[in-house]
Amino acid sequence: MPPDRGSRRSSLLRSRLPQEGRRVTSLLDRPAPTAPADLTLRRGAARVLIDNWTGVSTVPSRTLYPHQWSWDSAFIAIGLRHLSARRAQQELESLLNAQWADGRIPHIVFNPAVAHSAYFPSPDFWQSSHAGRKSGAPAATETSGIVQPPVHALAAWLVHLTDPAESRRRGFLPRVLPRLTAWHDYLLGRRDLGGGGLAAVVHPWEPGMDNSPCWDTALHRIQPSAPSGFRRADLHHGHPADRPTDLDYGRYVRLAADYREAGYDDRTARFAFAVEDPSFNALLIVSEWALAAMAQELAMPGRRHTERAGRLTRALVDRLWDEEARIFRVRDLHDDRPVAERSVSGLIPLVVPHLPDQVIHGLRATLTGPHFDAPTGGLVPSYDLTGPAFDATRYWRGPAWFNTSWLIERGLRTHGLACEADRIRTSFLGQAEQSGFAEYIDPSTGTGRGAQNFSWTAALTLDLLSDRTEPPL
Ligand code: 2M8
Repeated sequence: MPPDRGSRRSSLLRSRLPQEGRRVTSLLDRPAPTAPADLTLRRGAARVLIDNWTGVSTVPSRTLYPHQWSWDSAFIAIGLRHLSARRAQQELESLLNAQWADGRIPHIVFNPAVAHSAYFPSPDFWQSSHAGRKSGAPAATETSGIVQPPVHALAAWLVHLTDPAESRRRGFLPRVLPRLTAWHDYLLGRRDLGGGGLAAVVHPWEPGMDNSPCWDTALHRIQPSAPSGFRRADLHHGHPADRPTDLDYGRYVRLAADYREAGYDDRTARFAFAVEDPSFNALLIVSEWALAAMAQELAMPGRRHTERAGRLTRALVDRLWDEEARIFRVRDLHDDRPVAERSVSGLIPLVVPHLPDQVIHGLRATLTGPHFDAPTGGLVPSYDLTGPAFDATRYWRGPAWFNTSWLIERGLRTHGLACEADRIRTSFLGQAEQSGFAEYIDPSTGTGRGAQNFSWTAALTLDLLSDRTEPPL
């Protein structure tokens, strides 16, 4: 990054948020109790987050993703808390301000200052304030109508723990706890489409792993919208070989348009795509534990959350665990069958506390075996290295991502598997630095792909560099 661009952004930031801007930028100069190499990496990561801050939230990337994304903001807050607990709170609360009255947190909150042509699908496609009115979409903010994985309560709890005094002073937990509870109520009330106690996702963008081979069979049933009916903006910034295909987009558009036509109303919509995703539900469980911890901190009853976490964990294992393959499977609700593909989503449940021992040992074996142990080291590929659909560069069909690796690192530590966790941490930090905080990397060569200066890569770098001594959930 040219130095003048960075300093211009810093001064912009100072002019928008005088006190806060000074506080965050000054952290770049604050000596941290780490080795010099770590200090350089820390400064680089902080710089990315400062540059990607818009004044109210952080964009995932200045080029590819110029709005606020739901699970990105949760990961970003987890890193931002090491620079400014207050800004991390703001990141989460700006997202929660766009929550719908039915409890859903939309997957994108649009920045009205950004041209519609900068990202597709833009607000004029989703039409949330109009089409989503019946479902409680906000009138004054444009959002998408679908959701993303519920990492938010975990993020909010970690933000609180970083600076409990600041959190209490600003009344952070009392403000966010009811909203996060409503969010989980939405997922378990409206989205238990399979009736087995897990939340379903109804669009491949919802689990956050857009073109994972896990959705291929389900997507084949969808009649794609014609490419002439929409104009993709991602190909202006991303290489076509790194991105989903036009056919994928045709199906994404069809599913989103059908949901919009149904007023985004889960009670009446007919979902042509509905699956139970292990990672999505695992994050819901961890976030339920986080809600229980928040309730305890506020001296409120938390039993509802611990009971729900327990029920969800049993449902996750009963419905999605494959003992023979030693991985969690996606369940396709169309035929109520497990999907054959192995993906990183099936390993992320390691992050769930209190798993049966045989599940932990099975996941560890799969993680370190031929399906996921990449030649380049510890970052975990998004899809089975030996699978028929493996593609080392195409988005969620093989590349290794930093957020999913961070979750698995956290899961390994949760279950006392420190050696495996250390291996991922070392690889994560090395590849974040060498790739310029890339969006993802090719697991066969270690080359960075997708966007650079990607926010959650930088944020989670800061987290792995920090002294993580929070009590377990
Ligand atoms: C990617 O998804 C968006 C659609 O939501 C896109 O491709 O345009 C995914 O990697 C998703 O997980 C991520 O949250 C988003 C923004 O980083 O980009």
